Amino acid sequence: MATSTPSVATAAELKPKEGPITSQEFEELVLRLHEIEAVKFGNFKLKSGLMSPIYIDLRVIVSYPDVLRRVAEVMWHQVSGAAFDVMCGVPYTALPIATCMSLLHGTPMLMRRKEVKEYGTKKAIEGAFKKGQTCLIVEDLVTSGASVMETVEPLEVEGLKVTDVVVLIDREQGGAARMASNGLRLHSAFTLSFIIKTLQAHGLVSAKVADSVAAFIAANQTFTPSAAAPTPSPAAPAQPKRLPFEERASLCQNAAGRKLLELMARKRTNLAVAADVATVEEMLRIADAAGPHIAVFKTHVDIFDKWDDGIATQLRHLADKHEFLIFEDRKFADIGNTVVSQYGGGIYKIADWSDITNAHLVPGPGIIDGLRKVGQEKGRGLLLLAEMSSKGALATGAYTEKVAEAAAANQDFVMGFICQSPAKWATPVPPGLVHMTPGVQLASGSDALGQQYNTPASVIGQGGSDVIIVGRGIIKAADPAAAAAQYREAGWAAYEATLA
Ligand code: S5P
Repeated sequence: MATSTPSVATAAELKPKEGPITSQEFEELVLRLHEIEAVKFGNFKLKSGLMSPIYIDLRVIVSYPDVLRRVAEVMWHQVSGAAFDVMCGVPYTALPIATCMSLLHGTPMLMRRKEVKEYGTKKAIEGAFKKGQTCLIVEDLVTSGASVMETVEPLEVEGLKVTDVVVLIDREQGGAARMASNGLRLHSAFTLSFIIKTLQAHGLVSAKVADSVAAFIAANQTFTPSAAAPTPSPAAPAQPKRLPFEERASLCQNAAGRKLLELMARKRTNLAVAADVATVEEMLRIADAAGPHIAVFKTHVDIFDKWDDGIATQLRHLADKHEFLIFEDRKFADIGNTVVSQYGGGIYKIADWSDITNAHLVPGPGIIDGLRKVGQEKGRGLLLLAEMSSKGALATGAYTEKVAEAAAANQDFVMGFICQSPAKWATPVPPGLVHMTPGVQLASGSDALGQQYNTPASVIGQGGSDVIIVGRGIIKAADPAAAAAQYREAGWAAYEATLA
């Protein structure tokens, strides 16, 4: 809690601070950040759904010029030994900080567009620079380092070199290790521990709160160096690239997810077939023919010529006969209250017969709560769409990261993802979550309507996914059963190759 109403102190004359920053000045800045409520304690629900005992919001510093100026000075001080020609703030909170550093010290600044214009110059980076120049990244707060990397990439594409990143606060949740794994040095003015210690010493934070923040940091690490290291040293023993499905089953909190992981290990298949056919008869024929080879049978129930409870029962019988899970690819995308009815009711009554369904996170975490309300007691599982296979898909970058966070925070009902390249995600997700990837054929390519295909080896190998979802590669084949056998073999071989 702030001890008094935050005051707007006047910024001193705009000139660089002389000499080093003293430890007293560091402490004073921490106290001032607390006073203006840029750092708050309590019980905060983060966007990911995680409950956090601390909330840091540095956007507020633009209202306190004295704080902005001091922040810019301590951050400049951190990189006094680094060499750089230009600076670039990570949008948006760090932009005023970078501007202030630039004004105080006369180093030119660049700006990265968050949204690249579809018209005009289409530049991702604004400002004057030359290829080969070195750019310092300026960020307010680092947690996983994902947003820093989103700014580094377009700079490097433009031919700039990035070697150093400066942040005001390092939350100590793996950002520094992630930076290092990308060859970047992270300089931080404060660690979260330093902030807590300082506030505790001034009686502004109790020992209990300090302990809960320390526990939160320890429990929410975002980076596992061994899993994310780009190339293991040749002398080191080969690290398993992924845990076997049977081991991951015991780490999975959702009943349907556990069932799928166990089933894949037992049946030795990581193939899902997408039965996008027009008639129920054909759908049931494919389920029976491909059944012995698949782990998952995926439907779009609203494209069949008819539907009733009897058809659902016939499909469930085939699922039991061949041991596969049914996945109705409904892609829910509405508010919690509406999806309750869409999932549990209507003419399709999806939750009654489908083990798995999926949803977009566009409406926010309420959609998970709505679907959980219907599906949890029936033992169902939910896949979140983190990435899509179609050209120009908007589910990328920060959106994908948010989906990964939401899944990690709702593992009782969320069993995994529909995704493309989880190996490239900034933050590794818990091993109990399953990755399923559509857009798979034996040769890479595309269709006329934006679908893009990768091979089983690239999806499971380089992409890091667990399950291949194959539609037309199987259902349009002259012999769908033989095609399913072929995809099964390719998918499983790729999986086994990632275990060694
Ligand atoms: O990003 C996606 C997500 C899904 S679920 N891209 C997709 O293609 N899908 C589904 O996977 C799509 O609706 C279709 O049912 C299947 C791919 O079919 P194919 O014929 O292109 O292999």
